Amino acid sequence: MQLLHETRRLAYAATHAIALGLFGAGVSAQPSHPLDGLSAEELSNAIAILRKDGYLTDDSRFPLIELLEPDKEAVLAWKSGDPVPRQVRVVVKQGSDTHRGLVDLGADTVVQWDAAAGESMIMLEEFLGAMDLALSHPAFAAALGKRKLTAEDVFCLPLTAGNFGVEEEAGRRIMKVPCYVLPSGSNFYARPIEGLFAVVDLNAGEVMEVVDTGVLPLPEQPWGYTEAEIEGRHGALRPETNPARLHQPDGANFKLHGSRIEWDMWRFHYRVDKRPGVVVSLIQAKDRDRWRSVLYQAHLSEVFVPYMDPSEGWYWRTYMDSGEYGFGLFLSPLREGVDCPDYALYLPAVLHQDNGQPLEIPSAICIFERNIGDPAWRHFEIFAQSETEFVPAEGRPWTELVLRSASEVGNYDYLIDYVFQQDGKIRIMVGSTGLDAVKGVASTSMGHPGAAEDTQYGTLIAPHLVAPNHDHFFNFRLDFDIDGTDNSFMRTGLVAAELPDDSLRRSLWTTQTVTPATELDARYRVNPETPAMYHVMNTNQQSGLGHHPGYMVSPLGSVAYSPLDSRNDPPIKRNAYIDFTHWVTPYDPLQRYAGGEYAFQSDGSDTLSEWVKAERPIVNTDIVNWYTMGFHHIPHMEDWPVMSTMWKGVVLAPFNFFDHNPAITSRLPKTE
Ligand SMILES: [Cu+2]
Repeated sequence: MQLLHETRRLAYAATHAIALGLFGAGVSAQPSHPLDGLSAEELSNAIAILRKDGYLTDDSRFPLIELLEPDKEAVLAWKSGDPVPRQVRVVVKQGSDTHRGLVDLGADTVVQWDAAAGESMIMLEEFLGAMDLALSHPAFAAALGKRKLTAEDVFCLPLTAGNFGVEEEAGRRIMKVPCYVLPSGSNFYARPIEGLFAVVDLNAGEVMEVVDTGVLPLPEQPWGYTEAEIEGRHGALRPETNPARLHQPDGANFKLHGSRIEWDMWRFHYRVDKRPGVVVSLIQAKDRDRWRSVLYQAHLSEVFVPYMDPSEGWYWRTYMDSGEYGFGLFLSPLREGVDCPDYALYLPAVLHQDNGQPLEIPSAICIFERNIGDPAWRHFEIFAQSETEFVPAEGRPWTELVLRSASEVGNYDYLIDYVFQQDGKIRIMVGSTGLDAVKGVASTSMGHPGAAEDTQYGTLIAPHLVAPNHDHFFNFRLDFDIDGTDNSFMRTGLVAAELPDDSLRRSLWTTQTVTPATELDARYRVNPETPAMYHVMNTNQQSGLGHHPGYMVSPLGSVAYSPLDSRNDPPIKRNAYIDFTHWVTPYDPLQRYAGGEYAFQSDGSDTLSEWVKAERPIVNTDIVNWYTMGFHHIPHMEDWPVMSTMWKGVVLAPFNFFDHNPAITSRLPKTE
């Protein structure tokens, strides 16, 4: 029994078990910049200071320990060699109480200690504890027995359950715990024990209810996805082929100075935080000999994945993967030659365990240059040709720098790329892959008598398995500081031009620019029927020809316009930022997450859509753009047993920022 429990723990938290094993030298480097992530030593020091000053009890646990960034002004004024101010924000759980503290590492003191205003992110031990609680409950064991299973045969997936204003759940810390048959191979999600789950109160450490809506047949196939399993069960693999690979034999062109990266026309700072994952700051572009600010910071703000199935076992599956679970905590080691090119630089991330001690995730980030054989630009000039030979096209290869991480939250894997191009553009891309969440059903094909009912809210993707419909929304916080902190946000829409009566054209479009005055006016849905450019501009500065420098924020792939009821549907209300593609607020260092500071069981009172009701002015001041990307997912057979990576993103493109196309100065590759 003990061994099986251990197997489950390892299976469930494999990444973290590995990381603990490898934890060691190289992760306690001291910060060399005010925005650096907390080092292993700093994490330990913060806990030691709290303990010394009497704030900790024996049962204290730490759902969140993170850097409190110094004021923007102080960071912008900071020079290499100056002292590095370090303050640490902690969320501490003691029994059912949650506190929020602020520790000053330099002053060796606790500056602040309050009751937290909400439920903290979940901790790994709560995850594992919820599984143990469910499996050791007699009613759950009896329900497993009805299915000819015992606790030894299964593992469970404790899930956040949202907040639906249910009276019995008020004041509790709830997870709902469905289980799966322990796999013989790689696929942990192919055999759901549908119709059975436990409702667990993590604070009380008790099972509140065991819900059993009836026994359904178990899917039989293991649906493994390793090469050996595919060979053995799903037919022969493709014949081996000659490898097609990217390579960089002469070494990288980027330079790493601590946590600052410089490459081509770009420099920026990066760190990893437990909640948003990678945070990229101080993004500057080189324009001739001058470094110019584009963004102060960019990072993931929230992720929302609501399933569209109203049944008892599914209606509450409306996850906020970043705020509830942590995109940083669930970073997974990147595999050379699969997740990133084998010549990439792989870097670890330092986070913390539930007991506050440091945790290293190896290869959590990769950085690489890439030229996939596309042109950045080209032109073939017909008028330059002679009668005897072709004058070849002029052009340059598309070379870019990628900063990549991959977070694995349950069955899904999300790649997040920050891509820096030689034409002055930055792309932020999210690649969704991994496994669809599946629901066990009686149907084995669409000809089955119950198939119509079974597939009312999803698609039958394998015998006995329906993948319910759902969405993936990703909100990014984009703190633009274009040539300074004071910027304005604008919408330049296409409108029909009024034409003189004697014009032979009867229809053409022109543009009309609107600068919204307050945050409430700056909510926009990107809609192809009303085409527009959305951009941020610094009206205090002049670029070439007397223009004001700006950057456009343009969608790549579908955007997250959702016709859902954000006022009355509890999970949508908690994530009402999905109502609009663009939001703009004045810079507030405490407003970092569109779904609120405490996402777990939040009620929607602390979210972007509530903040903007203050109608703060946003013209020619320090502003933040909140951009929601994402897609609606109607699953299909090709998504199973693993889905191909689906990329969505946003491109930040210079608009009258540079005097000409910056990629005009890029070079052809060196020849031997
Ligand atoms: Cu999906």
